[in-house]
Formats: sequence, structure tokens, C-alpha cells
Amino acid sequence: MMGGDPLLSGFENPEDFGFETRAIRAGQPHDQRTGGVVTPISLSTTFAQDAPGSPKNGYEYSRTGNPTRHAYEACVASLEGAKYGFAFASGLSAEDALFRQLSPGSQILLGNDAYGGTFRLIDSVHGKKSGLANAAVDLTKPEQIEEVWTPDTKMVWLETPTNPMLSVFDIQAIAELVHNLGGIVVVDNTFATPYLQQPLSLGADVVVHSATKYIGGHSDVVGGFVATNHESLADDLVYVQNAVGAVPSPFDCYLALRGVKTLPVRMDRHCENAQRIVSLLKAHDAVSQVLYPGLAEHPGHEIASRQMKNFGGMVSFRLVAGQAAAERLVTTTEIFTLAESLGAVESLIEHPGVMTHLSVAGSALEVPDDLVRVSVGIESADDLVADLTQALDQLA
Ligand code: P1T
Repeated sequence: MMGGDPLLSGFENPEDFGFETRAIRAGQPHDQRTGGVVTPISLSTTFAQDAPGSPKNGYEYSRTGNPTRHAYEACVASLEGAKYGFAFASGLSAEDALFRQLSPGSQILLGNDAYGGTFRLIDSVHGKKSGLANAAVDLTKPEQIEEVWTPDTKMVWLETPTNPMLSVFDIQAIAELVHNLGGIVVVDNTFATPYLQQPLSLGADVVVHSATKYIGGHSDVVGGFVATNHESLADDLVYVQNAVGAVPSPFDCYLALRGVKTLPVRMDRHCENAQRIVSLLKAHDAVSQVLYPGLAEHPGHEIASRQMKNFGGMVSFRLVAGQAAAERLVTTTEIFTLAESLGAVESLIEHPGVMTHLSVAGSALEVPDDLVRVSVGIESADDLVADLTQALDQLA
């Protein structure tokens, strides 16, 4: 999103409005021709020009720029408090655009818990094939960054809360330290969303999302997003977005834009329902440990209370009876559907060790095999509690 859509006007200063208003209106002024209040799905792949190289209204080719995509980019950038936002075809292609900014031989420091696909992209695609080095760091101890920092280290990549262990890292402390060392900090804000956490305001340089999750919110669109306030990085990102071409379709942008309008109300309910699930899990004998930043005993609780508005809809837990129990439990729920992904209205349950995090097996990011992760949806909390209770009771 470099500049607005000249055909749309109004709501030019989204920063004057609250988050909930921006979620519905930022980047989405009424259509001047029809008065339509919903951003049109702009399907045209190409746009008429007045003279060679002089597009009529700033658009020339839909990979380079598309009105529906620009509306969506302006909206999510505004929610992240960013000047620049770029939509990608998936979370991983958004991440890829950032890794492409680093020259071969550079090193990325990575939190020691992250989505398995992110690790695979860093370690296998950009590591073994394109010469980027990586090292995993326990970012709950930011001082460890200094210990492993080399002249080639350029970027610290972190999720907070992390997927799937729900660890919490202090964005402000890490950003200060990394800036002193001359690097940049990227925060994957997928679990928290901009409603609960604003990494750029805490000093992060870049925010990345799997928009497939809470931003879309309905399990019907795969997408990714990058937001930043750095102009030169924005120039490089817009270049890669066009030159590589991993852009979402206009319909995907429409779905994500439609989904993000309800992000605040969905997140409030996700957090409430997660709290109910956490209480159930804490009280159940089959559960050995509950991982949720909202718990007072969570090691990151104090940081999360400071840097998040609430604790989110993701909950992980470990089972007394180990891996077999975890694999059985995930097949005995009815409302919690056994599936990968997260962040949508429906509740999902999964076994990270053999599903979303299989690609970290044997690495510093390996996850315990007795771990179960739930994405708590916005169904009736009573139904969710009853469903998980009957499944846990079967383990007795
Ligand atoms: O799936 P995709 O839209 O490409 O996004 C990748 C991604 C990036 N970052 C985080 C924190 C993620 O959780 C994901 C995708 N995660 C899952 C599919 C999952 O079930 O954990």
C-alpha cells in the first residue's frame, strides 16, 4: 500500500478514529460512483492507460496494484499503526518477502518456539538453498541475543505468544537491545492480532501475519501481511511483492477485509471462551500443565499483562498420560474439530508434534509429544467446556 486509491475518497485520516472504527472503515471509503458502502471486488487484471506508461488512475496491472488489495492493505496497516502494509498470498510468502531482504551469509536469530513452517522456510529454503544462517535463542532471556550475535546477524524473528508453546517475549526489551546491536526486529503478530498487541508501538521494526488466522477469521482465505513504518524497507517490500508476485487475489483480499471488520468483537469472545477452557483444564486430573499467558503462574504473565490487552484464544496443554493420550484426545472431541490452522470462529484441536510442527522435529524448536493445542472459537462456551470435558474424562 503505497498511496491510496484515487477513485475512493473520504475517511482520509483513519488515525483520528478508534481501533473498532478503523477495522470497519480504514481504507474503505464509500465508492464515489455508486455510494456503495462495501469495497468492490476489482477483478480487472489490467487498467487502461492514457499514453504508454501513464495509467489513468494509478493502476496498471493487478499484480502490481489492485484497488481491493489496496483497501485491505490500508485497513490492516492502520490497525497495526503502520504507514505501510503489504498483502501476500499466504503468511509464508509474506515471511519470504522479508527473508529476501537479507543477503547470503546473513544470520537470522529466531525465538526457540515458532510455527514449524516458518522454521522450514528459514532453515531449509533460505538456509540450505540460499545461504542464510539461523540460530535459535531462548528470547525469554534477551541477554542471550548478545551472546550469539555476530557481525552477520541482521534480524531477530519472534512470535509472541509463540506457536504452540504460548511463550511470551518482551518486545520492547528485545527491540532496544537489537537496535543497539544494529539489527531489526520482526514480530509475527498472528496469535495476538493488532487488537491485543501493537508491536510497532513497542519498538518492533516489522509486523508479519498469517492473515489466514484471526485477520480473515473464518477459515475461508489463506493470506499473509507485512506492516512497517520504515520507508526504505517499504520500498524494498513493494518491489519484491511485484517482482516475485505472491499476491492474494482480489476475492481473497475482499474476504480478509470482510473478516477483519469484526476482529475486535471476535477477539473479545475468543479471549472469554479461552478463559473458560483454561479453568476446565486447570481443574482436570488428566492434564499435567496448561500453557496460557493469562495464568498468573505463566512465566510471561507479567510481560503479557503489560504488552497485551488480553491473552488471546490459543491454549496449549500437556497430558499426564503422554503422547498416546494426546493423539487419542484429539480424535474424541466433537465441537473442537481435529485440524491444522487456528484463529477462526470454529474451535480446532490438534497435536502439534505430528501435525503443524512436524518440520521442527530434531531441531532446537522441537515440541513435546504430549502436547495438545486448541484454538478456542466463539461458539457457546458451555458447549466447548462440555465437549473437552467428555474427551478428557475418556482418558481416565
Ligand atoms: O499458513 P500461512 O498463512 O502461510 O501462515 C504461516 C504461519 C505463520 N505464522 C504463524 C504464527 C502461523 O501459525 C502460521 C500458520 N500456522 C498454522 C497453519 C498452524 O496451524 O499453526
